[in-house]
Formats: sequence, C-alpha cells, structure tokens
Amino acid sequence: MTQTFDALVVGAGFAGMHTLFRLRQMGMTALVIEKGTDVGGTWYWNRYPGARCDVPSLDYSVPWDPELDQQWYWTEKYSTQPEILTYASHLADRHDFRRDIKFETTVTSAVWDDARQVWTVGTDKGDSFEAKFFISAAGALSEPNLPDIPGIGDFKGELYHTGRWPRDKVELKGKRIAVLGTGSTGVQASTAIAREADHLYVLQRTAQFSLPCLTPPLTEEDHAELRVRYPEHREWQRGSYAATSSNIDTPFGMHAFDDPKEVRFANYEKAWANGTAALVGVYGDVSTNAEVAQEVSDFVRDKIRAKVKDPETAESLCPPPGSYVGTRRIIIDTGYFEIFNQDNVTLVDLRKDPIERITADGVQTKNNTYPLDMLVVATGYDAVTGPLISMNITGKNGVRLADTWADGPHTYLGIMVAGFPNLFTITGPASPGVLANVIFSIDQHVDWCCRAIEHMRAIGATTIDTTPEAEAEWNAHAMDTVKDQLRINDENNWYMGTNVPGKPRSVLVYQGGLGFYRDRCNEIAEDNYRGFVFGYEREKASA
Ligand code: NA7
Repeated sequence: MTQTFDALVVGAGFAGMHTLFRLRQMGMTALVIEKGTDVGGTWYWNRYPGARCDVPSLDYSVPWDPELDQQWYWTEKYSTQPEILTYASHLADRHDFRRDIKFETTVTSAVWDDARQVWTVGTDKGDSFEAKFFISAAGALSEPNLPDIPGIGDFKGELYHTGRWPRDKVELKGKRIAVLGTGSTGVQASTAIAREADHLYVLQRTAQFSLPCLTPPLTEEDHAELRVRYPEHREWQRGSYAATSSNIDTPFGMHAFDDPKEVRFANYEKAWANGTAALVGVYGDVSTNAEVAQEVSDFVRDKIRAKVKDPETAESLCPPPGSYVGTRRIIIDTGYFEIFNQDNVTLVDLRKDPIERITADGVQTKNNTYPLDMLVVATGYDAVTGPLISMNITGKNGVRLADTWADGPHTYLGIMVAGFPNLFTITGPASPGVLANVIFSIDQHVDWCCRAIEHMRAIGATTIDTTPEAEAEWNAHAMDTVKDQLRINDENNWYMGTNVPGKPRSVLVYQGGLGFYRDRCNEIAEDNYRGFVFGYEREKASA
C-alpha cells in the first residue's frame, strides 16, 4: 500500500533533521528515509579511528536551536566523530525526530508523475511512498568511491571502507594493517591506527599537504564568552565566506608579494602556528597566484622535511612539484608526519612501487609483498552527484537524472534541476555545500527551500521547476567562481569530480562563498523567483 506525505526527505544527518524541523513548523507531514540505523549522516558512517571535524566545534553546531547553544559543552576546539554523533543524537531526542524517520531503508527509485504532480518513491524494503515534494538531504560525501584494484574481492582479511566503518568495535591491536589513500580520511585514520597496530603500511599514491590541527580543550570561559553573543555570531556565520572562525586572525593582505620576503615568511610562521587552514588564507592570492602558492607550498614541504627523520621517506611525503597547498580540500592532522618516525609504520610510495593486485593475504606491489590482517580503504567518495544518481531519479517525460547529467551535472543554484519539479537538492552540485561549514550551507538551503514552498502556498502554485536557460546561466557563473583558482587544474580532486575515473569534470562545489551565494539566492527570490517556473492545480486538471 502506498503511504502519502507532503514531503519525503532522504537522509537523517544534519540536513535531514533540519528539513524535518522546518517542515513540521510549517504544518507539513514528512517522512525521512535513512539508510543507517540512526541519525548522524556523515558522522554516523565515518566512525573510523581518528575521525574529526575540520571546523571549530563552537561553529559546527546547528543555528536553529539557540537554546541548545546555551547548554551544549564541546570538549575540544575541533570535535571528534563520537562527540558530534552524540550531539546529533541529542538533537534527535530533543525534537523527537526519530518518530518521523524510517531507518535501515535505502531509496531505490523516485519517479515524478506529471499528471498527478507527485513523486513516487520506492525503497529496498519494498515500500511505496508518495509526496508532493522530494527533498534530497543525502549529503555530498556519502557514496563511497571504491578502488577498482585487481583481486580486491579475494582478500581474506578484514576490509573496510572508512565511510562504512562498522558500528561494533574493530580491534586494531596486534594486527598488520594497510591504509589505502592519503586524503583527509587516510591521514586521520593512519595517525590513529599507528598508535595501536602491530604494523601500519600507509599506501600513498599522491602525497598531499597537511596542516597542523591544534585542538586544545575548550574551557567554561570559551563557552561563556560565545554564549553571550551566539545570536550575532550565527548571523555573522550566515553572511561570511565559509561560516568558520578558524582562520580569521591571519589575513595579512591581498597580495603576498606586496610584503618583503622576511615579512612574508614571518606571516607564514604565524599562520602555521595558528594551525588548520590559516596558511591558505594568509594572503588573498595564495589560491590564485601560482608563484605565491609555490612559495607557501615549499614552506610546508620544509616543515614536512623537518618532522620526518628519514630523508627518503620525507621526500616521498612531500607533495610532487606542480601541486599547491589549498587546491584540494585542506587536510589537517594531529601528528600525521610524525608517525613515520615510528618503527611500526612504513610508507609505501605507490608512484615508485605501484600495486599490482590484492591477494587473499595482502597487497602485492611491483617490488614487494605486504601480508595483512586488515585493509582500510580511504579512497574517498563519488562526491555530490553520486548520492543523487544512486537514488535512480526520473523526472518529467521519463528523463532519468543519470542520463541528463551524463556529461556533468547542471542545476539552478545547486538546488533544482530543470525537468525535475518539486525536487530540492540540499547542498547539490554547484552550491557552496562543503566549501563552507556545511551545517551553514544546509541552513541556507533548507531555509530557502522552505520559503519557496511558503511562497508557492501564497500564490496557489503546486509545482516549482526551473529551465535549461537558468541552469546554463548558473553553471557559467559557478565556473566563473573557480576559473581563476589554481584548484581548477588539480587532478583527482573531488571538488571537480575528477577523483572518480570517467566522471566528467565540473564545478561540484561553488567557490563564490556562502554569504555571497546567500545574497544571490535571496535576490532571485525577491525578483519573483527569477529563473523558476511555477505550475498550478488547474494545469494538473487539464493534463
Ligand atoms: P579524498 O580526499 O578523495 O582522498 C582519497 C585518497 O585515496 C587520495 O589519497 C587518493 O589518491 C586515494 N586513492 C583513490 N583511489 C585510489 C586508488 N585506486 N589507488 C590508490 N589510491 C587511491 O577522500 P577522503 O575520504 O580522504 O576525504 C574526502 C573529504 O572528506 C575531505 O575532503 C573532507 O572534506 C572530508 P590520489 O590523490 O587520487 O592519487
């Protein structure tokens, strides 16, 4: 039997919970469909050792529950996964969200019926649901990118993708473990696993820049100081570039070469001591001027050489010439390079000694054999579009999302796709999403969608859609925001979709900044929802 709701929401992370909160406030019936057994999204799935957020805890919390801002106590400057998951679970308790969430259920199809103006959504449990609105809150980094390495299915030991880490405790002690991948996840996981494993092999294809994450305990005073001005801080976050205060102390100027060398290097040192992304924002042109980026990147290479005792290992850990700090999502670490000074850690440089195959017992490279008890796959995600495409969504006239996006995604504001009426894509392709503190990207999207629905009610519209022209204009603008950035040429970068073999290069993450984007979305709404098309009940009747 088909159950009917006003809205169906996919995903019970921060985006799904916020959407449910707002829809309830608007008096709408909603069901959230969630693959996991509980809330938390990214923080539910990524429970690998060492998982930690790269946005300060006092910034990375929801702005729609101000009472909780006055009560919640974060223990460290940058929170660990268990603490964020506890916070997410507490939110679900406080607002009794779980009664409207169907857990352990995966959406397998979503089809728009244009005559009846409804979405019909099917699941792996054989459910059939109908709703006027279909809202994806499935996250940007939720569809694992699994490496296509010969023999991977033959491995007889424990095999885990970090984004699907088991809920039960995984024993690391006494084991020979390899971590494949050295992005944010591989760096965090390796740093933690090195403390327990009998031996850790870090399988590195491309060395990456990683910056120190200084994460002192937070104090009562830290909380008290912010609590008196949390409302203003939240407003500041909403209008800022990335909704994070981690690096606001160190913007030293727009152009690095306006300063003499000794001043520049003193500033690099200050930013390095500040930790996290400060070094990338130390001057306004680190991300756009190759000469400046080269200098800052060499500064980091020297820091790596100073930390790692064995010179050959240190050189392998230095990102290759031509790569610049900040072109990929910043990696921050709590002692990653130092683990290579431990006797139980070996760096395997896959550029020098590539993997030939995985065997039943471990990894076979061109020159070596590494017997393993566990292989940890930290190879990232089919980012942003992957989760949407995996839902098998079909819009008007039987057009499949996978087909219309075959040459790359096209959206209007990252939130709607032409021909897919009443489908909202929270943090969708070409919106700021994970460029910013994602809780605030979500906040802006959920607010904008809900206001659009309220507008529809006010004008008596039953559908909202967009046009290919509006999409083309938006995608050109999104490309404009990235065209001057060094990031655009970086290979294997999930921001551009190029980390997944065969995936078209496109702007998955809008680079103009959250505050600018928000103003633009508001201005479009105030201009009678320019670029959107509303449909009405009478059209349904005459269809
Ligand atoms: P990333 O940043 O996409 O990193 C994936 C890593 O896996 C990276 O080092 C890749 O090397 C490596 N990789 C991918 N495929 C392979 C194969 N086939 N063989 C060897 N190595 C491979 O994902 P993360 O999970 O670390 O981080 C994703 C985001 O989560 C992060 O940006 C934060 O926002 C949180 P490559 O560099 O491609 O050579």
